[in-house]
Amino acid sequence: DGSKWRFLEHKGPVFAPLYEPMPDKVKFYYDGKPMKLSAPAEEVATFFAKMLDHEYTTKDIFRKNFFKDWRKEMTSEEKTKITDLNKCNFSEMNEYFKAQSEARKQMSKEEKQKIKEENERLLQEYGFCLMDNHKERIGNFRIEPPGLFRGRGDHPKMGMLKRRIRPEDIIINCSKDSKHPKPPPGTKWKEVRHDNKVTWLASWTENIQGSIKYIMLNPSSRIKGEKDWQKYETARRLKKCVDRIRTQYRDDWKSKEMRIRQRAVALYFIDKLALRAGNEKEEGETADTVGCCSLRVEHIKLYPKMDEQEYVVEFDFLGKDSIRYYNKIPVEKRVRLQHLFHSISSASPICTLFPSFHSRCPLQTSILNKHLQELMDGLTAKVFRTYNASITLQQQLKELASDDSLPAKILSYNRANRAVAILCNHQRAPPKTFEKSMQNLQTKIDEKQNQLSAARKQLKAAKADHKASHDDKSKKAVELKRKAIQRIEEQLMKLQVQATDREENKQIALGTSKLNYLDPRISVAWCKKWDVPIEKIYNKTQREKFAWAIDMAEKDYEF
Ligand SMILES: *[C@@H]1O[C@H](CO)[C@@H](O)[C@H](O)[C@H]1NC(C)=O
Ligand SMILES: *[C@@H]1O[C@H](CO)[C@@H](O)[C@H](O)[C@H]1NC(C)=O
Ligand SMILES: *[C@@H]1O[C@H](CO)[C@@H](O)[C@H](O)[C@H]1NC(C)=O
Ligand SMILES: CC(=O)N[C@H]1CO[C@H](CO)[C@@H](O)[C@@H]1O
Repeated sequence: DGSKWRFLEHKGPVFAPLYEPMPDKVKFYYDGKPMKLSAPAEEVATFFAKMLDHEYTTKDIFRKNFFKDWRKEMTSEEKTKITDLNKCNFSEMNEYFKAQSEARKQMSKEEKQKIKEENERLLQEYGFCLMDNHKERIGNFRIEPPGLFRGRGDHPKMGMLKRRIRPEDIIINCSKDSKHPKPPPGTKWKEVRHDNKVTWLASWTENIQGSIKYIMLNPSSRIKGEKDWQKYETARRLKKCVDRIRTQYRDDWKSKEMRIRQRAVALYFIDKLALRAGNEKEEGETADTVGCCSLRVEHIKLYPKMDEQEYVVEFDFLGKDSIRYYNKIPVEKRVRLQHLFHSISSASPICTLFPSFHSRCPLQTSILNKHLQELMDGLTAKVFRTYNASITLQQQLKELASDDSLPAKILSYNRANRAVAILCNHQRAPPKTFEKSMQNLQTKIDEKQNQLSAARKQLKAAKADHKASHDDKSKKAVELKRKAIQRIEEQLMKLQVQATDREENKQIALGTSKLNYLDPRISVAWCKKWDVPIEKIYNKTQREKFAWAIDMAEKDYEF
C-alpha cells in the first residue's frame, strides 16, 4: 500500500549553536567610528566578516544582496545610520575569527578529545532512529548553521542571508505511537505529522530558493542490520514449527526409501547436536575436516549400552577449522534400528555415514538444505545452530538469574555464553599467556586476602579500644574499620569472580557465538532486566553491529 514503515521514532534534529555576541573589545566601525550593533545585526555582520578575505565579498551582487538582507535585521536606528556598505569596517571582527580558528588548531589533545566525545554523544543521542524493528543511522541530523548564500558561479542570489532554522520551521514526521521528539525548551515545532508514505524524519523550507530540505536515514545503514535481524527472525520462526519438523523426520525414519531415512537421521543430528551441515567449500581443500553430511563411518562409534544409557553414539571428528568435535549422546531407538547400527557394523570405516540413495552421490548439504526449504521457508542447517544457540542462552540466563552483584551477574552471562560456545564447539587452545595471567591474578587475590586479615585484626583492636574508652572517637574508628573490611571483601569477590571466569574460559572462545549465533535481543533484554550496562556485555564494535537490537523495546523474552 506504499507505506514505508509501521513505526518511526527519533529525537529530531540538532540545531546550530545559538549566536554568541562578540566580546566588547572587538569593534565594528562605521565611517571610522566604533559602533555597537544589536545582536541580530551583529550576527549577520559576522557572516560577512568571516568571508572578508574571500573574493565573494568584492562582488557587486554579493554585496548588494548581503546589504539588503542585513538591513532587514537592523534596528530602525541602525538602519538610519548604516546606509553605505563601503563605510563599514569589519576588520577587527575578521581578525577575531582568524585568531579563533588559529586557537582551534593549537588545541591540546585533551581539548580535542573533549570535542570528539561531545560529537560522539550527539551522534548517539540524535544520530539514530527506530524504524520498525531497526535502529537506523540518520544521515544528516545536524541542521546547517545560518550564513551567507554563495551558490555556484555568479548566482544572482549570492550574498543573501541563509536564515537560521528554528524549531518553528521544522515539520516532524514520526509514528503517532512513538515518543515524539521534543523541541528545545520554550519552542514549538511547526507541525508533527505521521506520514508513513515517506521516509524523511524532519523537513523545512530553506529561504533562499524556497526548496524543501529533509532529514533522512543514512542509506548505508539498513542492509547489514536487516540481514542480521532476518537471521534471528528465521530462528524464531523455527522455534514455532520445530515440533512439526521433528515429527516429520521421525516419521521419515520409517520410510521405505533409504535416502529419506538417511536424510532424516542427518537432520536429527543437526537438530540434536547443532552440528554444522558439512560439505562446505572449505572442506577438502585444507585438512580432512567434516560436518554432518560428510561424516564417515570412522567418525562414530556405537555402544548398545554405555553408562546406564542405551544406544549411545560417540562422535569424534575434526570439524571446521580442524577443531576436534567429541560428544556422545544416546539416540532414539528408531535411529538405531533404521540406520546406524544396521549398516555400520559391516561397513568400511571410510564409507560416508550417509551414502544416500546413490553411491556416488553422498548426502550433500544442498540436498539437505533443499529439503529444509520445503519444511520451512528460509530454513538451512545453520538455522538450527542459531536457534539452539539462542534458546540455550535464554534458558541458561533464566537459570542463572540472580540479584547478585554486578561482577556476579556478568559471570552468569559469560557462563550462559559459554554453554552456547560449548554447544557450537567453539574451542580454542589456551592462550600462551594463560598460566602467567592466572598467576598474576592469584597474586592479587593473595594480597587482597592478606589485606583482609590485617583489616580484621585492626577491627578487633579498634573494638577493644572502644570497649575500654567508650568515647565517640573510638566508636567512629570501629565504623571506619568495618567499612574498610566491606570494601576489601567486595574487591576480593570481584577478583575471585574474575579468576573463575578466566579459568572456565580457558579453552572456550566466546566471541564467535556472541557475534554470530546469539540473538542480541536476548542479551539486550537481559541487560535491561538486571540493570547491567550493555557495555559490560558488548564492546564498541559489537554495539555497532547490534545497534538494531539495542534500544529496541523487546517484550518477547522473559527471564
Ligand atoms: C578598519 O579598522 C582598523 C582598526 O580597527 C584600521 O586599522 C583599518 O585601517 C580600518 N580600515 C579602513 C579601511 O578604514
Ligand atoms: C540444543 O542442543 C542440545 C545439545 O545437543 C540439545 O540437548 C538440546 O535438545 C537442543 N535444544 C533444542 C531446543 O533444540
Ligand atoms: C570486541 O571484541 C571482539 C571479540 O569478540 C574483538 O575482535 C574486537 O577487536 C573488540 N573490539 C573492540 C573495539 O574492543
Ligand atoms: C500526510 C502528509 O502530510 N504528507 C506529506 C508528507 O510529506 C510529503 C513531502 O513533503 C508530502 O508530499 C506529503 O503530502
